[in-house]
Amino acid sequence: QFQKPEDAVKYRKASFTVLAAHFGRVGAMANGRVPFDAKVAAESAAIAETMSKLPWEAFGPGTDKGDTRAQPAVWTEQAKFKAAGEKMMGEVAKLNAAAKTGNLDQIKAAFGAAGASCKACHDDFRKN
Ligand code: ASC
Repeated sequence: QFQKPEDAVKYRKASFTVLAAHFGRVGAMANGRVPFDAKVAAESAAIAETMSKLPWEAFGPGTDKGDTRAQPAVWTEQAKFKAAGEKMMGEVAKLNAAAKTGNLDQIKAAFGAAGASCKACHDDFRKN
């Protein structure tokens, strides 16, 4: 567990940062900004799935202060927050499954759905 609340905040931000980096690499291919490389996409999607599971334990009591954009709703609407996190994890898992097939059309579809699940949670639970 975390020694201090700041450690939890750092941990969750770090996991979201690594998630975004690898989700973004897949997205660049899904959007045609970089050439599709099935192996790179699959590696990044697998890392994204692993990262997607990590931040949640770091939203414990007392971690609502300091250098965080988390909104109070994270703690006042815990069931809704948990559901939003689970939705995101599910969509990122589907993206990883799609990436394993190496089929770009499947990756594109799964990427869109996963991005929407990121955004939905940000809209409700993250400042700006
Ligand atoms: C990303 C990223 C997010 C989501 C979100 C989707 O690539 O870093 O937070 O997609 O922008 O709307």
